[in-house]
Amino acid sequence: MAIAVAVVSAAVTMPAARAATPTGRSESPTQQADFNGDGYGDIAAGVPGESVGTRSGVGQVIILRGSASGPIAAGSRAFHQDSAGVEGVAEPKDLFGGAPSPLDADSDGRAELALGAPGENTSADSVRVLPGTSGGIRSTGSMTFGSGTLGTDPTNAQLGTDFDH
Ligand SMILES: [Ca+2]
Ligand SMILES: [Ca+2]
Ligand SMILES: [Ca+2]
Repeated sequence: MAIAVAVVSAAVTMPAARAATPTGRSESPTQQADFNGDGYGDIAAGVPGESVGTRSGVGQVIILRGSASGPIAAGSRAFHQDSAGVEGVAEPKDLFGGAPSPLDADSDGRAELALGAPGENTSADSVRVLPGTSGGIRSTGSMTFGSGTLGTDPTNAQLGTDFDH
């Protein structure tokens, strides 16, 4: 299964290389961010084909913390549509987390994470934003922007699937 990885570093901006997926969609570019504001870059790995329980293709995003010795698994967290605070329900073929895109939207030194679930609601989907906190990315307090809010045509829009920077 293709894994979309946004490698984030506090010091280095990687080229915005894009890789084609089996579905032809582009994956998230590699870029910098710090989700918990500790000065070390953190990693968001989208796993859109991941099963949750018996539901296949639900998808999730995994957050790895950066440290003085590099990325570490300790304290890693995974989020999907059944995570507390995330709008919607984890369903087969949601493909949640397909293009994790970090951005410090409120300039507090902790990056938020925008992502989509391109299979959600017959591929209409929405943009979801998970807040960055001193404890890293959290699902509580997440925001969702759909076609009704943004005034876009929902038909197969896959809103939140791709982000340009
Ligand atoms: Ca960090
Ligand atoms: Ca869903
Ligand atoms: Ca922020």
